[in-house]
This record gives sequence, C-alpha cells and structure tokens, in this order.
Amino acid sequence: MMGVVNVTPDSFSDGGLWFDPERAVKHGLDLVAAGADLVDVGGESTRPGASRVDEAEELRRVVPVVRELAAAGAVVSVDTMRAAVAERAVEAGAVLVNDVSGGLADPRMVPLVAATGAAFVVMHWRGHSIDMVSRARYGDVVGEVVTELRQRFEAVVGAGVDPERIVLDPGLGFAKDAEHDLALLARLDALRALGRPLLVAASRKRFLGRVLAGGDGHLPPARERDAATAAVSAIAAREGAWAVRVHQVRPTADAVRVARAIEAAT
Ligand code: PMM
Repeated sequence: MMGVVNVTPDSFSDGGLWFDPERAVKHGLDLVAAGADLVDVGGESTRPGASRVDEAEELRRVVPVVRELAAAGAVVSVDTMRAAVAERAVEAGAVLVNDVSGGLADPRMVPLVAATGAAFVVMHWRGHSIDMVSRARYGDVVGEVVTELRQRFEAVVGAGVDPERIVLDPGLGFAKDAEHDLALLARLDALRALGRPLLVAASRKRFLGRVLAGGDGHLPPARERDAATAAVSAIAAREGAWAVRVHQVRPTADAVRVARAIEAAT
C-alpha cells in the first residue's frame, strides 16, 4: 500500500489539508502507522484542468517533508514530473520516483533516474492536466494503453533505467473518462502481461463518483469514496497488483487482507 501525502492547496480530494509541512509529516507517519508500506509525497496537483506550479515552489513544498519522513524511517516516494525535484527528493531520502508523465514532461527525468538508481513509476500519460480531457479518445482503450505503456517502458529502459526497477501504472483518470477507467480495471491481466509490477491508483477518483452517483446524477464528494476505493483495492490485490495508491489506508488494508484470506483458501 502506497499512502498519499499531497502537500498542495488544490488537490482534488484533500487539497489544503496537508499543506503545512508539519501536518504533512504527521499525516505521512499516521499513514505508515495505519499500514502504508510507502508514502508518496507530492507538491503539484494533477487534477483535470490544473495548471503547473513553479519549480521553486514545488521544491519548497516537497523536500522538507520527504526529508522528515525518511528520517523517521518511512519508505518515501516522490510524486513529481520534474527532474530537479526528483533529484533533491532522492538526496533527501526518497527511494522511488513517481512521475505521472513517465518521463515525458521533463527530458532530464529519465537520465536522472538512471543515474540515481531509484525505482521509477512509469504511468500512462498523454499530456498535461490542463487539457488532458480532450485526449481521452480511444478505439480500444485497453489495447492502446498497453501499447503506449510498453513503448514508454522500452524508451525508458533504452535510456538507461534498470528494467527491474520499473513499476507500471495505467494512469486512471489521466486522459481517460469513467468508462475507460473501468475497462482498464476489468483487464488488469492485460497490463500485468507487460511483465512489470503494477501500481493501481484509483483512490477517490471521479470514475468512482460516477459509479456511486444517485439517480439525480449527483456525484458524492471525493472524501466519501473511500469504501469504493477499498473495493477496487480488493480487486487489484486479487488481480496481482504490486501496490495500490490510496488517500486513506485503513479501509484498503482491510480489503486487501480479506482478498488475501480468500486467496489462501482457494
Ligand atoms: N494520480 C494522482 C496523482 N499521482 N501517481 C500515479 N502513479 N498514478 C496516479 O494515478 C496518480 C498519481 C492524482 O491525484 P491525487 O494525488 O489527488 O490522487
């Protein structure tokens, strides 16, 4: 389980809650106490339509929190599209770079990851949040995401990153609408066939709101989607995902435990 610490004023589900560095560190340690194996620290919201924060501000948000959490013994990943932020975060103790652009947003990212030897999450990505909704066009979403992710994996390995250190992620909600997200979750086997560990990051996302919407079409707020998130976590565990990335750890910890118990009984 990867627990999320968004050191942002504007993330879609918890923007502002952990913007203060001390609160962010405490939240990260609470996630670890609740069972998170990894804490993912990010300083830039990637919600649809979001514009970018500047690099100095992202560094200011992320680096002290990474440093404190790593010093306290947490296993830390950094959620960033910028090589400079990844570099400083690794120096501060992060062991995994989680780049939602899979190295596409910053040409210095892949060489930096290769040089540091950090683990690398390569997510399926078609462009920045500001206009990604317009890129949610697919004939066969599973086939296209698998092909594009394989191409990205090969490019990253070709540029020197150890393939054994790469984790793949379908990028739920990134240039995808609810139907696309559900179709990908229904075919995690096709993504696993790429041969690398799989990260599933469904937590509180809009497609869950759509599934849960009442007859009036009203979507429950993001913070009321944790039970739905846990249901996805159980399915992801059952389908052999390497990790799930979640805002609230406890419901997912329980769901994964039940999935494992059922597996052990078969
Ligand atoms: N989604 C968000 C942020 N980071 N990282 C990965 N690897 N995969 C994702 O789908 C992903 C991510 C969306 O924002 P949030 O931090 O508010 O969940």
